[in-house]
Order: sequence, then structure tokens, then C-alpha cells
Amino acid sequence: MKYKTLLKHNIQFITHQTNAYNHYQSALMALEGGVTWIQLRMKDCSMEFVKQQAQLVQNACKKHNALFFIDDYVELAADLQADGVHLGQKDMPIAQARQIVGNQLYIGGTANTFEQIKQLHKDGVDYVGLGPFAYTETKKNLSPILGVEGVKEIINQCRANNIHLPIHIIGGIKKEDAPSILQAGANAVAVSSAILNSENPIQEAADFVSSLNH
Ligand code: TZP
Ligand code: MG
Repeated sequence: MKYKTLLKHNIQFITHQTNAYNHYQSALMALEGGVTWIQLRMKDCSMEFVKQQAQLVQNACKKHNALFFIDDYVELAADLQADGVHLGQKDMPIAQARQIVGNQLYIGGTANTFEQIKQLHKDGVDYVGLGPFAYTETKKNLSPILGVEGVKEIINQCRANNIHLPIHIIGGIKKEDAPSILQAGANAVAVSSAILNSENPIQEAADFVSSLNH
């Protein structure tokens, strides 16, 4: 049994390296703004750097009582006893990841369509990251953009088919989009650049948090 619930977290921050901040700094600002779920997402970095940033971010999450997830690196998530790991369509198969992390860690999976969610549900993920909601520069090789209507349609299909997994919407989400995404039936939003590219990322994170809790 997992001891922390995902459902009380309606925003997840995705770390990113920008000209101004490294992954750790990006996570710290989101935490200071009140975000309680961080996903360390490091692409094209050495394993040594990933481990080092992961330890720093995990400690910061512990201090803030926030969930700490790692993108892609299943063994590292297991070694560090992170709260969870997130896997894309082309990453390690969910069943294999489950063998490695066991039942104590959450596993999230990325989807762009209802069919993919159906498969992830069968595979036993704990939540789905559905997107992209809008265009974003943060991710390479974007799948087709869903928009609020696409999101609504897919979530309705899930619920009509008895798939009640938590669904997070991701990709190009701005503060003003967040309430309508929750209205569409999503459980949470996952955000990176709208926070990091703002003038005051801590304030922007705090504004996101409060816009979702009204
Ligand atoms: N998957 C789809 S979009 C995205 C990921 C990991 C990046 C989210 O970041 P942003 O900057 O909020 O679009
Ligand atoms: Mg991945």
C-alpha cells in the first residue's frame, strides 16, 4: 500500500534547465511557491549529474513535505526510494518498471490518446500524464495538441469506460488555463515553462497554486 495519496495534489512541477536556473534551483522555486509535487525531468545529462541533482531535489522535497518523482530513471528512483517514477510511451515498459520499483513507488505514464490510457490502465500505472495541452518548447517531438476540448473528450471516454485513474494534463499550460482544465475533469496540471519563464517564478508558482484551489 502506498502511504501518500496523489489526489490531494493538483499541480505537479516539472524541473527544467534554463539559461537562468538549473534543475535543483527550478525545483526550489516551485517548492517555495507552494507546489507539493516535483518531477525531476533531466534529458541529455550525465548520470552523475542526474544523481547529484536528484539527491538535492529529494532533500528539498522532504523539507517541504512534497512528493518527489523522477522521469525515466527507474533504477535511480528505486535506489533513492523516490515517491514515484514517470515513463513515456518509448521508455521502459510499465510491467518491467513495476518489477524494479515494487508497489511502494508510484508509476505514472504519458498518453496522448484514449487508447494509450486504456493500455496504461491495463499495465497498472497509478496516474496518467495526458498531453500536450498546448504547444511547448520544453518537450521535443511533441504529439498532437489536445486543447481543452480534446482533454475533455478523452477524460469523458475514460470515465465512461470505468477508468478512474488520476489524470494530469501537461504541455504549455498557463495559469489562466488551469481552472478550465480541472473543470474538464482532470485531477491536476503539470507545469514547467509558465513558471520558469515568468519574471518571478516563486510568485508564479504561488499564483498557480491559488488559482487551482479556488
Ligand atoms: N510532456 C508533454 S509537454 C511536457 C512534457 C514533459 C513539458 C511540460 O512543460 P511545459 O513547459 O509546461 O510545457
Ligand atoms: Mg521519458
